[in-house]
Amino acid sequence: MLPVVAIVGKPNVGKSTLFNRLTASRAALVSDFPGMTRDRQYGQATLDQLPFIVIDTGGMTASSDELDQLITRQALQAIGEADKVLFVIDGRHGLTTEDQAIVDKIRPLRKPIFLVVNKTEGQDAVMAAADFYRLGLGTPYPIAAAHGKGIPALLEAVFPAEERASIQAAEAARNRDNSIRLALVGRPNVGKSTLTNRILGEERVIVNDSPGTTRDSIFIPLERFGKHYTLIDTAGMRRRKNIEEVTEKFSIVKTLQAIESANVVLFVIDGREAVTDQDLRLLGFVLESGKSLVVAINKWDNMTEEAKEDTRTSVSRKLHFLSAIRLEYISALHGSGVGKLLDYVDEAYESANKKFSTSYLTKLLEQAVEAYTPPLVRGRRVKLRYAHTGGHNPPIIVVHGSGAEYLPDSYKRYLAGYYQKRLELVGTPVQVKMKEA
Ligand SMILES: Nc1nc2c(ncn2[C@@H]2O[C@H](COP(=O)(O)OP(=O)(O)OP(=O)(O)O)[C@@H](O)[C@H]2O)c(=O)[nH]1
Ligand SMILES: [Mg+2]
Repeated sequence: MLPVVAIVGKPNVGKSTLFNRLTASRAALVSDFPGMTRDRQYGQATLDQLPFIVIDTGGMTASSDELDQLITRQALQAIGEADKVLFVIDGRHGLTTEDQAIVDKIRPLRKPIFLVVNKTEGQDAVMAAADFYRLGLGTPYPIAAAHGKGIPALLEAVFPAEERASIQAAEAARNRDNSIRLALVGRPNVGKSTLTNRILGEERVIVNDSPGTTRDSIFIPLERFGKHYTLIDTAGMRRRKNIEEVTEKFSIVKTLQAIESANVVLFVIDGREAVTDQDLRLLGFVLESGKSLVVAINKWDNMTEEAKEDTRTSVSRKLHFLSAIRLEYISALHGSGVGKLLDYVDEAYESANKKFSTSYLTKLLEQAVEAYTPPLVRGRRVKLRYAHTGGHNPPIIVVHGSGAEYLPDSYKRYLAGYYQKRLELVGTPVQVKMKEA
């Protein structure tokens, strides 16, 4: 599982600026469940090949204002889900009583806390940090988030080399069994655990009608027609007490961890509701991860024709961008469509791992170019010469040519689509990379 780092602190100390620095190129997932007045952001960062999840939180205050209290509660929840905490303070202001109050709140949660002193540009970093030893949180790490200063040293402290190595070794050990790792992903209460049970054919995962009943993500081995799988069931964490809490228990962290551990994501949508924005956002994250994908529209039983038609319309309007992705209407409860779903999972996995010869990829490149000539780049004709495999799961195709690097994204997308079709790759994205040659 990817390690999780939460960024917390007073308002305006630079938490989001640090978050943006850490997650740089990757899009963040913003949670917008009802009841969350202030968005939490989730993103992915990498240190020396160790990917980890970063959570940005709203500024914590001691005020009794309802909104402020909600933000503070959410920050504390983020800490609950985190392995490490970055407590950010403003180095220009010295230690304030608010900072001290936050420390008193987060220390009892017993997570490793790293004291980050921000906005130290133009100051003597050591001097700027000295005042903060008094907090009793150990060494302060001076940074300037807006300028990217001090961040490598901070990360080295958060994840020392030996810890990185042991996390990676544990991950590698888990992947060694060569099973198809299948993550069931979707909003709360769409039927992920019911589907897991159905696939397993036994009641092994606790199912409950209230969202967020499953305690943790679970890895469950499965054999089907001689093939080995590991099912990864995600879901919320605790039982609901009231409606507001439900929204808090769905765990985006667990979802992101499951996506990252998987080869194939089985994305579950509640067929009794239209495709929601949250479905689309989660789907976007799956697509960006480069994992193979199969979509299940669940609860397709006992529905009126009219309700079915409404959902079909919503699906065709909102999911049309999922070309070359299999989509199946199923009932996890009754089992209809579930066998087919697993065939699609196999197909997606095979597609993602297919291997192709350089000569074949080059031949297809020539045909693609003949069908649609690359545009002029800086007034010159681009000459694409050959293509070869650059990796699989997801398949990467490296195209060499003079001026190739300067081709517009639209042409790369055209090539990716062309390869997708001609190589008959279903359920997996194809990445095309350009190399100057
Ligand atoms: N001088 C300086 N300003 C910074 C630095 N990092 C962030 N800031 C500024 O501090 C202000 C607040 O930054 P944010 O990242 O939004 O702070 P935040 O902690 O996320 O704020 P809330 O989410 O509202 O609690 C912005 O104007 C930033 O440009 C820094 O390293 N140096
Ligand atoms: Mg912020």
